[in-house]
Amino acid sequence: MKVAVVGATGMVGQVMLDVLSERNFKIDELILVASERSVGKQIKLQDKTHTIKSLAEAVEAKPDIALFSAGGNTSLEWAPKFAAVGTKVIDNSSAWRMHKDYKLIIPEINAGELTSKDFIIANPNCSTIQLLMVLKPLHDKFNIKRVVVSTYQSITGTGLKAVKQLEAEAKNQSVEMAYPYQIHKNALPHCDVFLENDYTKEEMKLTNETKKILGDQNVNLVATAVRIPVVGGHSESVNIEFEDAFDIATVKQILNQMPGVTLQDNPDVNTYPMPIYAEGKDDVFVGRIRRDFTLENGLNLWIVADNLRKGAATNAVQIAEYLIEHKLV
Ligand code: A2P
Ligand code: 11C
Repeated sequence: MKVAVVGATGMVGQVMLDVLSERNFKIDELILVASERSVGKQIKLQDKTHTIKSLAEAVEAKPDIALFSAGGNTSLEWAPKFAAVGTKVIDNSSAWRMHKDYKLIIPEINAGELTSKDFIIANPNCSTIQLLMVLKPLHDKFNIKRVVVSTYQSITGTGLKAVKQLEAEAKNQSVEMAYPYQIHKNALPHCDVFLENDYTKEEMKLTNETKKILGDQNVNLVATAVRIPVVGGHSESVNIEFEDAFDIATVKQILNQMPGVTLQDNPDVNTYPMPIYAEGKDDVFVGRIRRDFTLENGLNLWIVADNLRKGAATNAVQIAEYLIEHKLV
């Protein structure tokens, strides 16, 4: 298997390399790609040294699979060029997610939709992935009518520049700003850009991607996305209204049985999900499961996951594994 990682020097790209290695993904030739600034630089992985290649060189090498995490513009321009030489592109940007001709995949939920004809496959947004890992099995059983979600998002979702901003601000040093305001000791109700309807793009990704992945336009979801000075993962406070009656024991049982979801819920001993526990892990953690006493069929819960892992790199590698396992590549 010839595999290209596009954006190999970035935050998600680096985690993709870790995840490929941890999961013993069988690679005969690994092609690392980054911007022109990095071409020719060397990266050591295990005992092998790799030279960073350009996108054009990587297309020429016709990889079987290309994992993309180099921003939307790079994906828009280059994913079709890889697809044209027969490469299966798994794209972590928002470029193709809502395009009707491309599939938006969380392997535990809808990998069954994939066929050998899919050459560009979209990885959902990080905050959508962790949310849907919990919503999907509950929707199957109790029919979700409406969801209200507030996110508390790690600065790692913005990239290296944001991590540097927080580190510098914590030491009172000057730095190039990734955000319009200080993030240290702050909370910004602003993830990604503002849209015409006054929601942010991050908030609308949650609304729109949820409908597409569930294949159900009737699920109403409204979000407020907030950036906080945390590095381990994204947290989400989620309020769900179901069509059907439910009981808490069944909710916990369903979530316990969902592959990739771990229940952390014992208020008696202060057990609940937190980014410091989720960091570096592939699972999605859920807790604070309790009835919303203001609604007939309402539920509250709290979800945390490492946004660079299941929210990005791990989900992309799982899609690649699915393609190989099902002989779609
Ligand atoms: P480089 O390190 O050369 O800038 P992050 O989101 O963490 O900042 O990472 C972005 C990743 O995407 C990096 O690996 C970066 O490479 C890569 N990248 C950015 N722009 C391009 C481009 N135009 N072509 C290829 N790779 C790009
Ligand atoms: C964040 N969700 O934390 C973003 C990062 O659409 O893939 C990923 C942006 C995207 O701000």
